[in-house]
Amino acid sequence: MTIQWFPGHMAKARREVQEKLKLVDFVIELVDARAPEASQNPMLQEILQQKPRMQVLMKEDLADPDLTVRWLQHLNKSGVKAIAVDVQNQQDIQNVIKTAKSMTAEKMARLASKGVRPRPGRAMIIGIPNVGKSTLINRLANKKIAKTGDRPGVTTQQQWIKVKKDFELLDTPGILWPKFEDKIVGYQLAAIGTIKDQLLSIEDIARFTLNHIKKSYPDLLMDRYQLKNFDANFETILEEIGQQRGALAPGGSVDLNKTAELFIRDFRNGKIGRITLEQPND
Ligand SMILES: Nc1nc2c(ncn2[C@@H]2O[C@H](COP(=O)(O)OP(=O)(O)OP(=O)(O)O)[C@@H](O)[C@H]2O)c(=O)[nH]1
Ligand SMILES: [Mg+2]
Repeated sequence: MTIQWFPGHMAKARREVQEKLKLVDFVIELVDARAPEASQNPMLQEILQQKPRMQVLMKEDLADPDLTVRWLQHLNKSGVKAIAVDVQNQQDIQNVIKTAKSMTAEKMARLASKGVRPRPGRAMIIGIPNVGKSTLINRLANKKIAKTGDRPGVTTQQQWIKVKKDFELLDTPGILWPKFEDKIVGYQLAAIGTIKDQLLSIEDIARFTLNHIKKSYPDLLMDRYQLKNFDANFETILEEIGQQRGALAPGGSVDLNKTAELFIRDFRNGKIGRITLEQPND
């Protein structure tokens, strides 16, 4: 399974990112803490060339805390400065600022030694759709930033957001589409809500997600749905959940499609618990 995004669209996004990249000292790449590797953009490394990158594992509040610790260790060991963030948590936001400031500390010290007056580092946020780019920008700006859509024919001025005195952030994020040949990665991205549900069947997404939770977080699944028959197959479990929640089709049988939607919604909203879909490969 290879999901084809519109090639023209992707090329344009990539060009835009490359243009903006010239303006910044470093990049803040957002990934999803529930699938930190799947939600990376594989093109980014190549696009970045030598630009320093810090990685933020967003939606930490929805991810398995133990696995988040392991992911951070794994990433930091491999040389990527990585932190985890729940956007509602003020301390996490402070940590973003502190880490961002450290990204240019060396460069500014070097400039200072040459007699150049240090300036705040400049950054842009990059990530796949729905990862939390706009939310984080608004939190860092401490206000809602007006959406500045690009109007053709008008040279738009780049807007910079001053984040305290510590660094400056481009007000528009760079969107990069995920690219994958791997089926599992496709399901992980669909489960966390990055890929439009129409690209994969909702029942298949639910099957993938439920099987993962059943294997790795059996207690969470039991606590949420009090299943009578935990060892049953996917269809039977989904049927039981549908029965319980009254997701019925006309005629009174369980509507499996509706149940699958409801189950995925539970997962995305953290109703089943804090769940991570992939482990670091150390
Ligand atoms: N639970 C949780 N939800 C978050 C967090 N950060 C963002 N979200 C939610 O994720 C959803 C997507 O956030 P956006 O900021 O719109 O994501 P985006 O990357 O700008 O998305 P696009 O503009 O579509 O590319 C929203 O419903 C946010 O409320 C977080 O740390 N925790
Ligand atoms: Mg956005």
